[in-house]
Amino acid sequence: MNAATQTRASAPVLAIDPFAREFMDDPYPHFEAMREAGPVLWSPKYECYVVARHEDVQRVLSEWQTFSSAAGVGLANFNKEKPWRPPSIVLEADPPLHTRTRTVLARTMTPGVVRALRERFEREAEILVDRVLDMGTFDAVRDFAERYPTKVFPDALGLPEKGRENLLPYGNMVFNSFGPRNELTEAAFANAENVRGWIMANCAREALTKDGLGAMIYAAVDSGELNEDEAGMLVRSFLSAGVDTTVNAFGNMMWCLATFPDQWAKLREKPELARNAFEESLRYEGPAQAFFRTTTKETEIGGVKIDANEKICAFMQSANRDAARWDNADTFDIERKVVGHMGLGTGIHGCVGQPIARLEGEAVFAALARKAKSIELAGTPTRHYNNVLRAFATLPVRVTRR
Ligand code: OVM
Repeated sequence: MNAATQTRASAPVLAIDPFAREFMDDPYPHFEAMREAGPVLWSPKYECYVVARHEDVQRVLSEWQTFSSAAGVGLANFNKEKPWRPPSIVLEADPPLHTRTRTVLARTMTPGVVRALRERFEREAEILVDRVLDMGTFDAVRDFAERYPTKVFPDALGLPEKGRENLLPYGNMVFNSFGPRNELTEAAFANAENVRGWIMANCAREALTKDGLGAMIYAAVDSGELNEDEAGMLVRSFLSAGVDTTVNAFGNMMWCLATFPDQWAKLREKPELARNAFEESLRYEGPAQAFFRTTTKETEIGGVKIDANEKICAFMQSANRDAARWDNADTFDIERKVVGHMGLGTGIHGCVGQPIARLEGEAVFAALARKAKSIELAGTPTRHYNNVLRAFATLPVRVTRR
């Protein structure tokens, strides 16, 4: 037996497939079993390690010197196989490259920028909520969750209207690509060349308005911080990370409100709780389930020796339900002190778009809280399966107006 096999063999084996539909239908009992089995598990099927406890997920996502992003944050190890697209220069990068690119992205999300966007985002939130209230019964995926982020975010970026229908298919490709190559990935890549073509063409300086967040990225070329190609790659990061995430966060939050009537009642009484309620939904039913890291050197997790160049899957959504970290972890509580949740990741790669995601969530769910009386399921939701996103395909909801 070689050394690698021995170290791997000292971790408990993860027998279940976390990228199978049965797992995605109800991951929570599996997450609990994973947390109980030990601090780190070995998946023989995928030949990667898995961490599922809050403490270990937090460490793996924080200790970037040991747990690198540069070899990809999915199962694919870029040290061993060619990535499907040129790697992201912020997500799939370590310092110093990551520091330079993240600085430019963060500048487009400052409190001043968010303040300037707020009025438009609130106006669009009112329009969205009025529309579903007029419908009465609607699909909270198609008519609600997908509508808002695919409007306000590309508007803020300065993207043209034409072709925006490519944004969700692109996100679906990107997020599936973090998992194994399976039938979900196959299906997501069916129309890949057209979708990628539109995305890449619209990352160019000429495609973007002069007054949006995209133009702010290109301003960093003019100031010498980035080259022109890098600016295009950062616009691509916006388009990759900023749409499917918020869309699914909205669907998941609507599901929470429809299935926890006491929490909806509380939010309706106090619409100012919308921001914390949205945050709690990122803990309770976060859209991004897991990201991987690659070890840069031999290390150890909970006494298990791990070699260099091994993949580790950090299950953020399991950390979000870890009873060792949260009181009543499986209860949706909109007044909870929710800081420390992993729904937006943590550490140097923690969601850079979070100020805009929170602005969107607050605007929409505060408007809903002010205008709606009742929210309930109007049928059985169906799941959209994605390797790393927790998502609904359909979510029938009935609302009444105050
Ligand atoms: C990127 C990117 C893609 C997907 C997700 C993400 C969660 C970033 O291309 O930089 O962050």
